[in-house]
Amino acid sequence: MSSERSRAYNRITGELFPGGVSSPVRAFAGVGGTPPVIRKAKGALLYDVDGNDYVDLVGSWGPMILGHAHPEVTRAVAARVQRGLGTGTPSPDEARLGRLVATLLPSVERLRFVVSGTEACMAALRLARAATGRDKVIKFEGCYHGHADPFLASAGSGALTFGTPNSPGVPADVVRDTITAPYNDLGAVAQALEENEEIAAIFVEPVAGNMGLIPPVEGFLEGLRELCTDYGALLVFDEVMTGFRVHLGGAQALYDVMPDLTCFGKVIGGGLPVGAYGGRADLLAQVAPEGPVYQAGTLSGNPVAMTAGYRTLKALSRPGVFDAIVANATRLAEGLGDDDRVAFNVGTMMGLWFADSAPRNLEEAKTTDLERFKRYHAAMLAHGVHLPPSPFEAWFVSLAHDDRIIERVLEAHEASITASA
Ligand code: KE4
Repeated sequence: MSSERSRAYNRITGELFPGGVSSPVRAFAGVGGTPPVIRKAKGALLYDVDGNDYVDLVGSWGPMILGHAHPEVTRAVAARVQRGLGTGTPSPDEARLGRLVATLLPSVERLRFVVSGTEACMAALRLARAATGRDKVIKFEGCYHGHADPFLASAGSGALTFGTPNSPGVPADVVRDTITAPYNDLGAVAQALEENEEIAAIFVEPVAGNMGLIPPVEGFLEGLRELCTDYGALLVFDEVMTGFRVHLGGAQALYDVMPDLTCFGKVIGGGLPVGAYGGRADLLAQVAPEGPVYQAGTLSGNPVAMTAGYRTLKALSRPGVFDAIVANATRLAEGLGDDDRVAFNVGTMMGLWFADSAPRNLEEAKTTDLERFKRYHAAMLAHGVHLPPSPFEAWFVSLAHDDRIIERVLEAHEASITASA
């Protein structure tokens, strides 16, 4: 498998961009090797500049749930572009996508579009602080809510992979109001609420995907709901990753727990830059220009991005489509597990741990065989399978991961298990 041209591009980007990438998680520093430079993607496959192709289980970190370049999405985007790329005005496109999101998630009575998950979480925190008149926030170790300062305390994803879960450059005063607790530990949350008067909100990934895939234990989300209600804090589900992935209605539908606010990203934009935050009407009424909480964005609600998100969710909502993707993920997970490793899926998201049992929090995730994962990742890439370059990420399955593709992954897996032993 030649990688000459990829290496040539990596030399250019290595000089231009920190780590040679536009986002840290894309660098292979966590697993070693050279990230293939991808020139084209179609269905479940990526094609690099050296002519190699790979089965993709990153899916642009979640958005490509229908598979890459799905014709229903690309045709609609191509047509919309002919009517202009953006106007900074209200548009029928944002109305259409907004109405569809509110239909799929009943807790989202009203919402505001932004252009990334980071922006959605940042805005939701500002709104929660304004609505409660409190400053503190509880987040969970290993969870990632984007790179806004208040959340860079024990952050997951790339911050965890590259060992900077508490980033320099974030003033101590800012993270002083951020309290962290172990994921799945209701006792620690109850104690934090006991010890702190001023908690505005609890932010949680309802299924954690940024320290590897870690589902909530029985009663965890229900317990958070109860604690927030009793204490008067807002429960914020960060569904940037889980939204439309673990269930068409998000984790809140899967576990039947209603948050006060929800953050979105990834799938909601179908691969183009879209984020959103939404929830109770009384809370959203406090957002400018209706209310005093300021938040704005030049490209928020961009009609081309709205079109990609709308067409993606419309196709996903068609009877049988979402279930078919869950079936693909289930079939894949069943083929990967064995005595020394645990593989499972939550809806269309998948996780693989080199451990006897699945971790329930960050501490346990760190005790899994991380070195084995690095060797396995390199072997899978050499066998034409593109996995997230970190054990602290989730895998993303799409409609395009059919039996033939899954067979190809399982063959690569068998060879990689041997090669990485
Ligand atoms: P973005 O700003 O990257 O759109 O969203 C931030 C974010 C917020 N909340 C959750 C639960 C998320 O998973 C993310 C982003 N996830 C990472 C992958 N683990 C995005 C990939 C990247 O950082 O390049």
